[in-house]
Amino acid sequence: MNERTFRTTGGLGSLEDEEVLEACRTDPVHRMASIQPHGSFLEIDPANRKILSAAPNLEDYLGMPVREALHRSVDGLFPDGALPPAERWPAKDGPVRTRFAVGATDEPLMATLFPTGGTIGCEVERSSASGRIPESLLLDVQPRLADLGNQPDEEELFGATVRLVRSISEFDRVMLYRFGEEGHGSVVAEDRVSHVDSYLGQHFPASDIPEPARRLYRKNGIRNIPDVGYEPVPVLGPEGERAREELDLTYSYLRGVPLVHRRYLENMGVGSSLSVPVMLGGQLWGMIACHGGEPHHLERARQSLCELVGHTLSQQIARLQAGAKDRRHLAVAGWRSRLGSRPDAEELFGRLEDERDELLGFLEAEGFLLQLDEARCWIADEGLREPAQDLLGPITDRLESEKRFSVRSVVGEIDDAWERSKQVSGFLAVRLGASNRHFCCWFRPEARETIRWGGDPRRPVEVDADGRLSPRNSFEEWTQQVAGRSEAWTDLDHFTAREVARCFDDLVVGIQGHRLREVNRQLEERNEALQRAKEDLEKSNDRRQELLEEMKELARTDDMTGLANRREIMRRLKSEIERARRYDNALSVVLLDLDRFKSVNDRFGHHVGDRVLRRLGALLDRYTRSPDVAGRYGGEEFLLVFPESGAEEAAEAAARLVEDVRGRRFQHEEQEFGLTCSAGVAQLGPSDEEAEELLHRADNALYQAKEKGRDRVVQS
Ligand code: BLA
Repeated sequence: MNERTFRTTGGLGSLEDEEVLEACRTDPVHRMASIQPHGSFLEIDPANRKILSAAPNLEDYLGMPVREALHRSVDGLFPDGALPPAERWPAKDGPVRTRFAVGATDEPLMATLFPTGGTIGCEVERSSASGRIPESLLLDVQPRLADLGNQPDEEELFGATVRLVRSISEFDRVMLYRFGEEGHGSVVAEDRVSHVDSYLGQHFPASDIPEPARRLYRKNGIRNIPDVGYEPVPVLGPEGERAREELDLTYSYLRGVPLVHRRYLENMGVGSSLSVPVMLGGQLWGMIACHGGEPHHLERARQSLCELVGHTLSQQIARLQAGAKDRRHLAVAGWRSRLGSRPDAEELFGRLEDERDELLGFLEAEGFLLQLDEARCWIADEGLREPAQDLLGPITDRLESEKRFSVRSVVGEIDDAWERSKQVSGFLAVRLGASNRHFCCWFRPEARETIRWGGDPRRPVEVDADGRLSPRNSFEEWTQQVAGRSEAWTDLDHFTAREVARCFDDLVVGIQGHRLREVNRQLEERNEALQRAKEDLEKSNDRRQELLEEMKELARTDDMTGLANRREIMRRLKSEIERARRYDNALSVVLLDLDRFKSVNDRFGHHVGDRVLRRLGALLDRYTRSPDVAGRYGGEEFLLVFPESGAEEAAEAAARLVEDVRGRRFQHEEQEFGLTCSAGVAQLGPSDEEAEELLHRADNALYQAKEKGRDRVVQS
């Protein structure tokens, strides 16, 4: 046995740091007055629209210094028309987040409104970070997402899930973390690059994810920490930094990370992390946890995709569990029918003798006891009569207040002096009817077990010299050897026990008569549970629908500029052509190309070129008003569609654009430079012209504009 091994009988044993951990258990993590720096934040008073507090980096995003913003109305802060009207702001019964494009700034920005406990929070992020994922990724993800529905068991499902999330997120390590007994958890699936450590199969103590943090994940679907070593950005009010208690950042994307958790991740060697909760039946079942060794900024769209995988996973776990329950239900029904319709007690005991293996097998138990009443008791395996006798008192005591309960470790949970663990370590008991003197109970022997932990689970925290909490700093593997404990009783075990108990209830009705009312009550209980499960599923479906809509939107836009992508602009062109034919309207297109764009990339680098493209995207966005559409046609080539416009009108618009671009200055470090563009215009011809021919003519016109010396418009 090496030095990082410890032995226990039953659970983890007492933790040395109970008091210290109490602080973690109660710390309200959703109350924070700082944010992570990959976006900015402001807080609005919904009554008078005044800005109550804001982060100092507001200036980098919206160009207004905080001191100036405080106390002003939010109305002057965003470009005209960007801020949604008050009736679209998050409200009690509506969706908790409202997203909008800030637009008309050099760099496209996305903003999100969410409730901050009485006030309205607003976060602003660059939309390069918030949007657009490559079409190829979506095409890869869609079938794999659907394929999660075909996985035959949990192991396959979990494996496919982590592989999918890693393809989407490109993190170094993606794990599926599942909560188990006492809130401890373990890594049940993992996909990683080969050079990072594996945590597969390792367990982590409950205190690593305190209850307030767990509560948060039920509300906020995602936790993104792109740079664990980030510099916090405070939230400032008129009197300086806001106090933690004042702000509720439950629904924020940028909420600051408690120091203790940042240290935890640092100690694990993690530079960035993303977690998505996995919910089941309204409870936090587990989470998909992603780690990067280095900072890793993930676009909002990829985050949403990960969230979508989380929702799909929840539904698939529910599907597998429901399937297992259905099969079990049928097996129990078959077994029940073999017991006969109305046996008396003696007949029943005789038939149980014949059906005992199946009765034990349902719960992988080695013993079973049916207590019909004080005088009549049937037991599978006489050898168990004595230990069962010893447990009778504790069992009936607890069945007085609980209909069904289970114990894994009689030592520790019931009787510390218990010496029969080899025979009986755990049991699961169910009351029959209303009286605790009638029950059935399955018994399991000790199952010695070795549990691998990430770090020493008995010392999850340390208090440093300044009295601050710090998490354990080593995640080296510790081994726990557990004696005196049976295999865990699963949900399916409990379900099966309930089904079998219902059969006995029914039989007991036959034997003792007149307990129909009780049975009815149980049916009602069951219906209620079904109803609750249905509501959960509906809620999850709504969110899934929302996310799918978001994905569709993303598939239509170009990563770089936020304009329609080539596929989308072609689709729009074709449908506009159809419409023009139907109503006999004119339609024109403009193909616009930046002149000598390659030299910008060559001289200043691609990031400067990208910035130019983004600015041009924002400009085109401003030149096109519904029903006009602008899209990115190729590298530096853009297509504008002008329905209901003749060639003259389109050429005028193009000329204004060409002039506008000519007048703009771009800056890179100390150097300033200008750019020009050329445009080719074509109007839709007689009835049989198709989109391709129209574009071909526009392209020829563009070619002529280039030939004639660029910086001009030519009409086909
Ligand atoms: C949060 N701790 C978390 C989260 C995870 C873990 C997944 C969710 C937030 C996130 O995505 O980063 C724990 N992460 C793990 C585990 C694995 C992993 C077990 O990858 C296994 C592979 N942490 C401590 C102690 C305290 C503590 C002792 O170890 C208490 C003082 C606190 N953990 C803590 C807090 C949060 C947290 C406060 C919330 C962080 C937040 O969302 O703001």
